[in-house]
Amino acid sequence: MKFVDQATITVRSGDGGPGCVSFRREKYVPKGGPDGGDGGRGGHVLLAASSQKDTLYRFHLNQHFKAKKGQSGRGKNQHGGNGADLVIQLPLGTIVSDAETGAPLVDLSRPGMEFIVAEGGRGGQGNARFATSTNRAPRFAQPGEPGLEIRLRLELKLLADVGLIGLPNAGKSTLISRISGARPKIADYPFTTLIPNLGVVSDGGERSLVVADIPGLIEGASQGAGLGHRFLKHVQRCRLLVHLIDAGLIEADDPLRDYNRINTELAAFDPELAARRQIVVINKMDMPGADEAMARVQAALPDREVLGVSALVGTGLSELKWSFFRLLDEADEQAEPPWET
Ligand SMILES: Nc1nc2c(ncn2[C@@H]2O[C@H](COP(=O)(O)OP(=O)(O)OP(=O)(O)O)[C@@H](O)[C@H]2O)c(=O)[nH]1
Ligand SMILES: [Mg+2]
Repeated sequence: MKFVDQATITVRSGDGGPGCVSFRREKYVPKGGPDGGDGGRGGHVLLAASSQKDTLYRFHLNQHFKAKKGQSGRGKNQHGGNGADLVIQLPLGTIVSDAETGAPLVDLSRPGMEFIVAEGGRGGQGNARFATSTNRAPRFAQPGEPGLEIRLRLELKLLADVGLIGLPNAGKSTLISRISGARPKIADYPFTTLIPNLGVVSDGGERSLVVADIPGLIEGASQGAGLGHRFLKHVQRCRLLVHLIDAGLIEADDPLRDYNRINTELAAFDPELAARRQIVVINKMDMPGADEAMARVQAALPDREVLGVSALVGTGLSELKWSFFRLLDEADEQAEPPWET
């Protein structure tokens, strides 16, 4: 299925059912009082966060969603049934806003989360409700309240703990395929990955974390050149960024050239992203000259953690996994509010 991360849809909650006009008819009671029941409520439209869904593709095909209307009230003071609610399953991480005003409505960031985005119209009151001392036989009832129609903008921003960033061909997909169950396409040409992939990395015990492999970034990505910009938003919610660099492309006289290019892209897209916790990982350490290249990067970045791995051969990968867990723990600790004194 195609990966689609934005869509606009129209939803409409159900109309309330009309109230009923009815009078009691009983044998030997010539003029029975009013007994028209209320109409039922229209169905709500609910949005639900589902971890089973990972694209908004189907919302490109189908853009209109309508909940059922409430049933009419009936005689003998019988209420009409409520209209069935409509539950729309959206991928976890979908942010929903009002398409007309841009007002944010909900961020479906927890699995199973549900949100009523359009309440069903109330049912109309039946004529039994309108009987008064001066009008004992009201011949009218309320119509149901109409349902609510709203245009919604859906934007999927993947929820991952760790985001892999780097130039095309750096080995991001190879890495995720080695440390998780994700199986993206891998090839020796740039821009092999066209859509983000998520992989679950386990510590072998009970803990796990989610890693996102996004298409490679190139210079100008944040301005819309190439593919990368469309996907930068998918690392916005990662707590840790892994900056992957191909050891073979580290230049002797300017070891940080590519590293700086990528960080400039991040900053242009979202300054907060550039300040996000980041580890530098030199990949392809199996290639000749890689040790020297890595030493140059480490020397140029004395304050940063620099790790060397070979995603292909598998060296350094368990250390890398451990640093993911350790750095996420540290990030969590720092996110705790300080104790009040
Ligand atoms: N020698 C060596 N080659 C590697 C290593 N990791 C990846 N490669 C090769 O590098 C090429 C690119 O790997 P990918 O994993 O597709 O790179 P990517 O970063 O996902 O690239 P895009 O999706 O195009 O952005 C492939 O030919 C891989 O086999 C490594 O550790 N050592
Ligand atoms: Mg790839």
